[in-house]
Amino acid sequence: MSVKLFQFAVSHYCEKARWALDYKQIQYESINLVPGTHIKTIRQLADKSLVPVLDHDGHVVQGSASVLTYLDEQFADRPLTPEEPDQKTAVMAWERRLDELAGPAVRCYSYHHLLKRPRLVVPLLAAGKPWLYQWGMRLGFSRIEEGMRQWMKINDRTAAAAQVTMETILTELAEAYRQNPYLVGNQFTRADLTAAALFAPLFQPARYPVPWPDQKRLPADMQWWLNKHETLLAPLKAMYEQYR
Ligand SMILES: N[C@@H](CCC(=O)N[C@@H](CS)C(=O)NCC(=O)O)C(=O)O
Repeated sequence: MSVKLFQFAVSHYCEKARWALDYKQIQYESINLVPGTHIKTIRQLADKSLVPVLDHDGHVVQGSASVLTYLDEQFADRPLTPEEPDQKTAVMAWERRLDELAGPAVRCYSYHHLLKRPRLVVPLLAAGKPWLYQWGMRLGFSRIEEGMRQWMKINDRTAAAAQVTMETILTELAEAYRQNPYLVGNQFTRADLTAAALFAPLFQPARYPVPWPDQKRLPADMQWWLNKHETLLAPLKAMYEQYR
């Protein structure tokens, strides 16, 4: 059996797929790509250019939620999707909301601050690739920064809005975790996995395969925000410690 994951190591949506594969103890090969040059590779496999893309013996699945659904269908052990219909509906609603709102907000907020520090962000963007990529990215960094800001609409205004979205969702999550150890029912599901993975760039877990910068080297306003919201991030960090 061959399982390949086409990914950006730094992408938190790809982290969802990696975590699901690891959780189910499936052996797989990571094909690490870098933003920009990924388009050619991915377009040969799928309709859109986005990652993650899973290739299981030639069967291609694109997008983190579809990858999780496919893995649960094909590898039934350690299910991430509940069978009970109401619980399944609730889990899928959490995942959709997190994918649509939390994922883009965390990405916009993090890149807005990190792109101001090429020394910190280039090793993240080039993670899993030979050192030559880092070198090339450092040389062309101003074009990369401009391209990423334009492509993902990252600026002062969108980053401020992303910060509000992150705080709203983190508050909802913390409230849910105050009432119950899991977002839905009595077991770890793809809702918990999605919440923890999509916010992971903010608490930088060791199992996430990129060279996270030391918190002390982050821009001051980002450090301030992270310290202020440490308690809200704590339940997600705990999910990593227990299930990743
Ligand atoms: N909803 C998608 C979002 C995936 C996504 O936005 N991937 C980004 C990386 S974080 C990407 O591939 N961007 C490059 C592109 O769209 O070409 C999912 O859950 O997988």
